[in-house]
Amino acid sequence: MRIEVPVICSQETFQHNPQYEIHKGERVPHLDSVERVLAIKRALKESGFANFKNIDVSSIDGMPWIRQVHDSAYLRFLQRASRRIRGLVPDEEVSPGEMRALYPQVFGYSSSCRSEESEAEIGLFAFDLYTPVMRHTFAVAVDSARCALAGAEILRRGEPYVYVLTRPPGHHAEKDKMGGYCYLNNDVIAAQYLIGNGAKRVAILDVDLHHGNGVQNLTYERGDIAYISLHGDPRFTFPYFSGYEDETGENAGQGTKHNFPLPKGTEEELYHETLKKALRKIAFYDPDYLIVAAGFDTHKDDPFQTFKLSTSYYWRLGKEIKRLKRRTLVLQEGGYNPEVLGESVVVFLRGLLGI
Ligand code: SP5
Ligand code: ZN
Repeated sequence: MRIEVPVICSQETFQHNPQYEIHKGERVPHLDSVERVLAIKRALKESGFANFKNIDVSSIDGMPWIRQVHDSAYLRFLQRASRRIRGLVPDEEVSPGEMRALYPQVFGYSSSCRSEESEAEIGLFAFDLYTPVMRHTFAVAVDSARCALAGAEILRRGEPYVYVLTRPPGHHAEKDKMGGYCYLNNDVIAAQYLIGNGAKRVAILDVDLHHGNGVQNLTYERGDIAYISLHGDPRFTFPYFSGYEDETGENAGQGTKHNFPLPKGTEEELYHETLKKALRKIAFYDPDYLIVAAGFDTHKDDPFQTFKLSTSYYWRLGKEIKRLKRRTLVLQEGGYNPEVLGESVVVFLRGLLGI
């Protein structure tokens, strides 16, 4: 069967290949692997997603939208740090195993940094040790955001559903900080684009295992972007500092943010009941567009081992979202077991399309 939903991804993502992250003081393999992308692409192709396109998004001028969301000093830092790392070793002499990567070591304890060393400055612009800056980080993060913009534009022109393989992901990225494998907030950038082109209200539904602190903080005082998230309770799940039930927005944003923290070991029935409550909030908000921050790290076989959803559950998830009857932009977030990730994405999209 041919499935005609537009699917967008970019070859540039393969240039982003972080080797390790620092977890509990140890160097461990980085979870955001390129195998994730290969697994998703393979599953989509095998399942007949005919509109699968590696589109060249390099001609999209994403920077005006990115600048509306992120701090200019942060963007300058990302660009400069990526360029400097590239300068350390010629491209051809860097093998994947010895990829040069910059991690924070001193977290900014003052509001500005007078040292121009990248090793110092990154302390102002990172909130964890999971999110290295490498030679191609800035370029690839911009490309991922451009893919999200391309998806938003296709939606705006009337397509009901678009899937975008955004990588690096976006929902943890703050106005001026990278973290949680995210550098630029693809979700808010896409929402900003839709609003800049006439939408009155955009809702972002986040079903990644982790709370999207970046989306929430970037939109906390805005009423034109709602944020509704189901996630592992931040009392024991990354990113720890946000995602609690009493965070509901401020000023114009008051009442447009809804957090549904769930316990460790959450199974399908509890998840689904909670999902229905979350979707009622969205229906009430009545958005012009829906953006789904689609993470699959809620899978029972994901390395995070927090929720217990099976691959087939993602069909129900998609089907329930479909009932909202909104034009929907699906942006890829987490999901770290390549063995189950591809099929999970396909099953979710089938549910969303009702096939
Ligand atoms: C987009 C997204 O899903 N970001 C998640 C970032 C969470 N990183 C924090 C924890 C990393 C722990 N890594 C090793 C242990 C896995 N069992
Ligand atoms: Zn996640």
